Amino acid sequence: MRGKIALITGASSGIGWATAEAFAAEGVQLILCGRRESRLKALQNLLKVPSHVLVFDVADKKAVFDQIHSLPKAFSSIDILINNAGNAHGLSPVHEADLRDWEAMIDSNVKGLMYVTKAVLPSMVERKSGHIINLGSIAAKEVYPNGSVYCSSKYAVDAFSQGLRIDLNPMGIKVSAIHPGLVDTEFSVVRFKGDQQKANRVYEGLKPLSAQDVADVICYMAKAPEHVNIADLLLLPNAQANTYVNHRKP
Ligand code: 8X3
Repeated sequence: MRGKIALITGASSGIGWATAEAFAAEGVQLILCGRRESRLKALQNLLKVPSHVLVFDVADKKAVFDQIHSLPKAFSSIDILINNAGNAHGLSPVHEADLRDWEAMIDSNVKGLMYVTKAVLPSMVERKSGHIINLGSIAAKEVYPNGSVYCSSKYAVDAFSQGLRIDLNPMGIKVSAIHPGLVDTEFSVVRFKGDQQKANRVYEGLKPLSAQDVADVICYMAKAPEHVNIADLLLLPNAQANTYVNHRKP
């Protein structure tokens, strides 16, 4: 992977940050994207590979295209796209949920991921080469109570990944999706709007995946030989059987 260029969305924390670190260890040059410039700059300062910071919200269509089109020549031929940005907002039944939460999830998890893909794709298509790795979720495979719109957004990521894989097949561009289960990141704190106690309860009594665990697997997917595509991967902590069955120690 040495010398390749990867663009990572949501690089300012969690899985995105850890993936940047894992790729940098492999000599991959990085385009670090996110909303929090100071965190992206802090990450840039840690990494010992050439990197470029782009500050934008994936939900802002104009910003996505403007920023990606503004890349300097040295970073414009993206080999690997990690569509990681996304979040859960709220955990409520449909009849009680806040429409603003739904819109935030659809705007970033679905539309944002599609905008970034559309902005990056022309140069991959021109070169007939590239690898897109989308962050789905176990929520792309199973729907759980109070998660109807978050799950819908991740089912959309799954469908979009399958569709992309079909459309890009003649060009030899790889499309993969990874679907993590319980990962200990800012995810639950954001879902519960800053309620750390509620967030902690999600991971109580079990060892969840860490962001690094997920990043290691993303790295493995990106390193697979050219003819091998790990197309669809469900990644769970050992304590999690599925969305409903978790082995928690008292
Ligand atoms: C995150 C996993 O189970 O909290 O996408 O929805 S879950």
